[in-house]
Amino acid sequence: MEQLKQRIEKHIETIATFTATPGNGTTRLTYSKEDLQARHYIKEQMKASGLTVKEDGLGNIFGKLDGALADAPSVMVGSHFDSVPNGGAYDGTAGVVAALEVANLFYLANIKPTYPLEIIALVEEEGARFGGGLMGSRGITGELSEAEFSQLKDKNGVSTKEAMQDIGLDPSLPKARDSKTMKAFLEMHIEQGPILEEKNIPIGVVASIVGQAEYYITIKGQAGHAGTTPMDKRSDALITAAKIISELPEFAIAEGNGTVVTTGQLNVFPNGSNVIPDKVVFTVDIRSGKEKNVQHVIQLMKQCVALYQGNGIEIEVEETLYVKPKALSEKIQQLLKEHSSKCDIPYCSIDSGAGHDAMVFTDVTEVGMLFIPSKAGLSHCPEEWSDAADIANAVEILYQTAKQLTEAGDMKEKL
Ligand code: HGY
Ligand code: MN
Ligand code: MN
Repeated sequence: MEQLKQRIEKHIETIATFTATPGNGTTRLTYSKEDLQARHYIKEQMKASGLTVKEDGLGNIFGKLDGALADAPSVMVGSHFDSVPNGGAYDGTAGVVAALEVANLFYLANIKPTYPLEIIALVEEEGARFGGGLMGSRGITGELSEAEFSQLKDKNGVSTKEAMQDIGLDPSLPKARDSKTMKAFLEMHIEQGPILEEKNIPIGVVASIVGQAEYYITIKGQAGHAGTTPMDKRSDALITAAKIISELPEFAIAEGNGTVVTTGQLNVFPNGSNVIPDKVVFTVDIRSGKEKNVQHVIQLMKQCVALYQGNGIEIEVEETLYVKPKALSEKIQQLLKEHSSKCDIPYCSIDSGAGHDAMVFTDVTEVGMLFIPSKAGLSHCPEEWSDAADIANAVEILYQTAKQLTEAGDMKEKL
């Protein structure tokens, strides 16, 4: 276990150096130089564990250990390797590292599985460059169409395809894959909240993941001179945005049931200190464990926006992501619990307030997810930290579960 812990620490420390903001957290945007550095490292680790490595038309990385059964569906283990701006070194990365180490345990034990094992490193889960999020997994399941993918651009107007080609990736490669090629998807992730640490429990077996809706709201007004434009002659895009943004939290509080609303991005144009803003674009992130709560807050947001239309103000609302709340596979949850017990690792059941690629894969295959504790519950910030010993625990459980799922025997017997 100590050697595994040291390997994990080395992976995390190395991948953490692939950041555009050294000394100020992890910023690893999809198809960036930092993505390319992480990509090389991940592929090298996959090859060192005897995996056959390929990338798809989105830049997702797959490391495959063939199974004895030809054309059998794969047991997939993985997470994402992009980050939020100035994020932490563990969000997504810890899950990719855990998956790499599961493959290494298969390699060291010289396991010849019946069903293939696939280690997956996914792109653009955060949506920090191209908006929305869960891009890599939605591309694999076909939820994100080729046309939608091609239309995505970053804030500088660079398209996904151009950005891929800039780092030597081939967007013409296949993206969506047949669900028949997937037997199960397992993901380990940091909890990004305080529960496991407060309970002093090292493993959370995830039962459900909240529903999530993401919007870009664009407010157009009239630019003007800050000094010569009377207050009653303004169509100020920023003031309108500020009024709408200030009303949103109340909708979530009134909704209850753990419903949350966040505006994380706000861009002001032309962004001059003596210019009345004529355009503002901001994001709205709405989540809740029940779809009716998400839907109701969306309705209230749209009603609020409608009140501010007119008097020189035009408002556009663009939905960039909508994922229903998801329950994870009961059968895989049971397997994860059994193997946690056999490994003598305490666990509890837990619901996820964060979104994850796992929620996308529930549409096409059996999905299981493990959480490990986050120090002080912090995430999406440079202070994010988890213990490599906890990651090692999760590796042991994932390894045993993946071994069982890749063994001979009908799917039904195993799940
Ligand atoms: O926003 C989320 O929940 C995830 O980190 N993408
Ligand atoms: Mn995240
Ligand atoms: Mn994540």
